[in-house]
Amino acid sequence: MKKGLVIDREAQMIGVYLFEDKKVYRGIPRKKIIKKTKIYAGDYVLGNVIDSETFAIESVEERKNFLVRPPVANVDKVIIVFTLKKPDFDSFLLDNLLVVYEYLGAEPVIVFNKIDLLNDDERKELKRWKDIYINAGYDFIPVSAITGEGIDTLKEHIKGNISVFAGPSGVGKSSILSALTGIELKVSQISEKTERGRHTTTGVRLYRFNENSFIGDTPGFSSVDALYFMEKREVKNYFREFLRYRCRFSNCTHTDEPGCLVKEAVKKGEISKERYENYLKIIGSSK
Ligand SMILES: Nc1nc2c(ncn2[C@@H]2O[C@H](COP(=O)(O)OP(=O)(O)OP(=O)(O)O)[C@@H](O)[C@H]2O)c(=O)[nH]1
Ligand SMILES: [Mg+2]
Ligand SMILES: [Zn+2]
Repeated sequence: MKKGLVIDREAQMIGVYLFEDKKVYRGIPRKKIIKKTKIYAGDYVLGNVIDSETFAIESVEERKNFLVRPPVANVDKVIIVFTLKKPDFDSFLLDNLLVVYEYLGAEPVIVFNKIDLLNDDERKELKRWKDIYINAGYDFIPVSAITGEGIDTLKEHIKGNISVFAGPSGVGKSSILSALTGIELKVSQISEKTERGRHTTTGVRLYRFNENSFIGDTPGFSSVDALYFMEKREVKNYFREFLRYRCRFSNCTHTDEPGCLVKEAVKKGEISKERYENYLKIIGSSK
């Protein structure tokens, strides 16, 4: 049997990339697995080539994770794209996204796009955010989809992985995808305006680049609520830098408890005030 990756998933269509053949086939699931398993983009499948265009899917490998929006399985990295301006940076949305993807088991990579637009002061401001997120333990890559600055660095970070984009509308996700893959995306491939003007996902496609790297585009979104995914008391486990501290109480929520080392670290400047305040805001206890 041969191993493939589902890179196209739309209505009845399943596009499977076979690693050995380096070719995309139309996947036809065997009856026995149709009943048991839904097949998503990002699924690794095993099966047999039937003819030059057709691949019979015999089994679907267990998923390491599954992202709902867009529906993609086995996501290694989520490229979270923001801009300092056009649109303005929203650190609350970024921190919510970091918590959610950490929870879902996909490694976040923070990308700041449109650095070609920044003047000297704004570059300093970008550097300040970069230091904050690097300090917290994240990758942070400034790029410009237009000039190509930083794109090679980003490529290195997502090499050999399945990645998807996340972030607000208009930050340049599709533009970065084009810069990475050389594929021109005229319109977002996975969202379509319905008559009511709402965006609906109609299918998912992963684009291949650099041999075995795959990346999926995503329509932008303006808000994500971490508490939709997890309990309030769990949120603290997904602020990476908090995990370096052992407070007096092991179940410390880092709000009002005595002996809270996280709060102390904020005072000392070891943990960023912005990140801590967003934490309080997420759990609903900001003043
Ligand atoms: N100056 C500048 N403009 C950019 C850059 N990247 C993208 N843009 C512009 O920003 C606008 C939005 O880019 P898109 O790639 O469509 O943004 P998106 O994140 O895919 O947006 P949605 O699909 O709505 O979520 C377009 O007008 C792009 O030309 C960049 O690096 N620099
Ligand atoms: Mg787009
Ligand atoms: Zn604490």
